[in-house]
Amino acid sequence: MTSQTVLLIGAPVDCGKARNGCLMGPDAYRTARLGGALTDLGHTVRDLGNVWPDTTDVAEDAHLVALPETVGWTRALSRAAEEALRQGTAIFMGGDHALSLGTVHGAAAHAAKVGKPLFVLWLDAHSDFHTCETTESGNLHGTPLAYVTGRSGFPEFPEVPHPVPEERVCIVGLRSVDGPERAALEATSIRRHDMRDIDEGGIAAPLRAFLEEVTAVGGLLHVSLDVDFLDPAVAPAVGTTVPGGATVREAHLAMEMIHDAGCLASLDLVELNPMLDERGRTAQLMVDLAASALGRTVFDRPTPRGL
Ligand code: B3U
Ligand code: MN
Ligand code: MN
Repeated sequence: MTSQTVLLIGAPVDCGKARNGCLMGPDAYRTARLGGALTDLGHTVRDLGNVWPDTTDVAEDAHLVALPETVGWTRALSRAAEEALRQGTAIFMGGDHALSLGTVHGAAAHAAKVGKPLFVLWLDAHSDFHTCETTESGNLHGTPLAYVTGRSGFPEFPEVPHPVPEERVCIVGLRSVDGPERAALEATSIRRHDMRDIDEGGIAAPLRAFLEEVTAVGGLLHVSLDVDFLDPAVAPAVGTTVPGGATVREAHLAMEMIHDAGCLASLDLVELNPMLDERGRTAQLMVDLAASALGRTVFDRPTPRGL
C-alpha cells in the first residue's frame, strides 16, 4: 500500500437542519482515533484543526434555515478544501451535509487548477438535490449536490465556476427522494442507484463501472459519505434515519473498492450526531470505513491492477 499524506479537517457545521449535535462530530472522530487508525496504516496524518465560518452580510431568509451562516461556511470550507487538497488526501470530519456545499466547491477549484476532471460519489439515503427554491424543509443540508453541479437557485452563495458535470456524479443508497428532487434528477444524466438496485445486483457492479470511468481519464474522486447511507440498525447516530440502508459489509466493500481504484482525493464524513450515538459505535464504524478507504484490509492483497 502506498503511504500518503492525509489531512484531517474539522467542519463542525450544525446549521444545515434544525436538530443540533453534528457540531460534536469532529471531536467524536478524534476520540474514536481516526488519525491513529490512518497512522497505523503507514500514512502521514496531519490534523489541521477545525474550520470556522466566515462572517457575511447575507440577510436571513424566512424560508431557509440559517442562510447567512451556511454561506459563511461555504466560503470558508471551499478555501480550506482547496488548500488541503494541494497537500494530500483530505478528510472532512463533519458536521452536517451542508458542509459539502463548500468542500466540493473547493475540490472542484483544485481539480481545475491541476487540470484533472473531478468526479463525485454521493453515498446517501437522500439525493440532496434541492435548490434554495425547491426545498420544502428549508434545511440546506438537502441542497449540496444541486449546488455543486451548477443548478440555479443559489443566489446568495458563491458562484460555481467549476460545476461538476452530471456525467461525473454517481449517487448510491437512495431511499428518500422528494418530488422536486426526483423531477430534477430525472432530467439529468446523474447516475442514481436506489436500494433496490443494490438489493438486486449488489453494490459492486455500479461502483466498479463508475470507478473505472474515473481511473480511465485520470480523474480525482471526491466521496461524500452520509451516515444515513448506512442502515440505522448499525449506524443510529443520525437525525434523519431511513430504514433499509447499506449493511456494514456493503459499506466496507465500497470503501475497499474506492481504495483499490487509487483515485480518492477527498472524503466527507457527514451527519454524525454523537448525541444520538450508542457507546460511540456509529463514530467507530465511520472511522473503520474511512480506514478501509485508505487501505485497511483483512489480508494483504497484491497491488490491484485496475478493478
Ligand atoms: N429531502 C429532505 C430530507 C433530507 C435531505 N437530506 C437529509 N434529509 N438528510 C429535505 O429536507 O430536503
Ligand atoms: Mn446527505
Ligand atoms: Mn442523508
